[in-house]
Amino acid sequence: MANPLFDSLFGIHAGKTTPFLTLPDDQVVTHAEFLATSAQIANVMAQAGLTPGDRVAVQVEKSPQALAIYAACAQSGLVFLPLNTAYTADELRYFIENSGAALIVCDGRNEKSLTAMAKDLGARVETLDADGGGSLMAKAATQPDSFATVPRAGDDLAAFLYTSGTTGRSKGAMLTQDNLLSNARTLVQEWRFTDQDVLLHALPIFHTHGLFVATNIALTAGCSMIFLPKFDLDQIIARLPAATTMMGVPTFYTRLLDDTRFTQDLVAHMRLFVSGSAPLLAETHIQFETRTGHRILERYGMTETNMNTSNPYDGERRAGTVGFPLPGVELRITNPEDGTELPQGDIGQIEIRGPNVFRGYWQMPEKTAAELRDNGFFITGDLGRVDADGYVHIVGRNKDLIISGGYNIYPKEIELVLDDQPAVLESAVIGVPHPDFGETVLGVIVPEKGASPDTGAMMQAIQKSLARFKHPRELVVVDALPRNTMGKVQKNILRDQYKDMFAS
Ligand code: MLC
Ligand code: AMP
Repeated sequence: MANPLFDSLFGIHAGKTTPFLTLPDDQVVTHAEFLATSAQIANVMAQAGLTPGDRVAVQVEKSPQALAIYAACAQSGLVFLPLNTAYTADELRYFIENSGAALIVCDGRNEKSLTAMAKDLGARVETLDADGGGSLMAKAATQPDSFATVPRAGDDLAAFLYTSGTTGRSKGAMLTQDNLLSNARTLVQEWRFTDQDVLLHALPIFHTHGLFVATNIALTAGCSMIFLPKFDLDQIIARLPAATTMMGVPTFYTRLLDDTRFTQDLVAHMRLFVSGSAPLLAETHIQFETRTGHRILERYGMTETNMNTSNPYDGERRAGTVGFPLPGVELRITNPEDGTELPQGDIGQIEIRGPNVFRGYWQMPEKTAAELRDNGFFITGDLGRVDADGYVHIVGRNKDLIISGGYNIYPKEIELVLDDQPAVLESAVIGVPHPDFGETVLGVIVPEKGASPDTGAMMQAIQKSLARFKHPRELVVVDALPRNTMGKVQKNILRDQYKDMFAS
């Protein structure tokens, strides 16, 4: 095929007048309409002089047009680089500079602040507002609704997704067409998606889960999506009767269970609920089954690898496990000290190899070499074991990472900001249990001798630099941090000390 990603996900739907997206106001976007819009956007990008391999950074609200930029990039051979709408201007600057994006598509609200930065960095700017307004669609409206697909190979880059790192510097994970396609095809089969499905889509489309897992599956299977801008409990409850499947992070399921309108009758017709991106408590799994009669299917993935394991569609979906390696994906458990493979049942670091594993981090050969072995195994940083029946259990993380409501937060990034504040000697940022987000962020501050830091001013400094979801829910001031004999901060002691801070 000339362009495997575009042809397999989008091109196959050419001319189809079947529904692709149903919007909150009940408006329906057909496959043909969606493709016409994406072709118009592709024409705008070609006219702007973008050429295959160029990066297109996109920070916009979820909308059909936002998704059409992904299709337009695939058709034009451009690298799609979606960005969390919560990122601040400081955070954006890094992504744009590091990726060398040729075009930035942003919300009209941010145009002013981004234009100066873009000029500085040699990028163009177009706007796309939540309602589809803005310069991008105004230009697109004047363009032809067809576009000659640019030939690409399966190992050409399709997307960059930035993922934070333990050093505080984000890394651009380079995903190829084959990475995305192989995973989508496997998941369609494993989870039995067909063109008769209706997927309730309330996840953001700037991360793997909402973009590649949900959308690529729907496109591969040819099914339609109820496309909600975000998770809104009332909307979900209103729309569930029209859906056959839903995907979400654990917070989706705990919020639904907290609502008395969420009953067995409401979801009796549903075929499948999928959870991932963060651990689903066994307790939630059991509560869900008791309430609805459905067992949530939990799977495990990462930005760098797409999906790695899944509980079975048929067969036992085991609470507290992430199931079996997907067909074509190899999983091994190794000793974190020397990388040797451990005997079955032992706890060690989870490594993954397969067609789903990314190409490496953009312009970071040392970081790539540290995490992606020469033999193709990727070191996930997750700790796990495989039980006697082959189910994979994730038991912890070998990386200093907090997952809040499905968003990854690297403590180092927040510690760097806190350490920079007046009167702060040092800080430690930890994740503690939270009834809604699973984990939430707590900042522990040690003041300089005799000083009393102004925690209010610190929160303001954080606000400017970091996205809202990374902000500590609380800052506590202590005399000293617990350290081991090597002088390393013992975050496990802090986590234990503050574990009940946000208990419900
Ligand atoms: C929003 N806020 C969060 C937050 N989401 N804070 C911490 N963690 C989060 N995840 C902020 C809001 O800005 C708001 O700030 C306050 O917290 C309360 O917001 P809310 O209205 O309760 O949140 P809501 O907008 O409903 O969002 C919660 C959520 C959302 C869980 C629905 O975060 C979400 O959709 N998460 C999904 C993330 C995801 O797609 N992850 C996949 C990554 S891919 P204020 O100022 O009002 O107090 C991946 C690989 C894989 O991990 O395996 O899938
Ligand atoms: P990200 O880098 O945002 O793609 O997040 C990937 C990380 O999310 C993984 O390395 C895991 O730590 C975590 N994760 C994803 N799915 C699950 C799951 N089902 N259970 C536990 N952790 C998960």
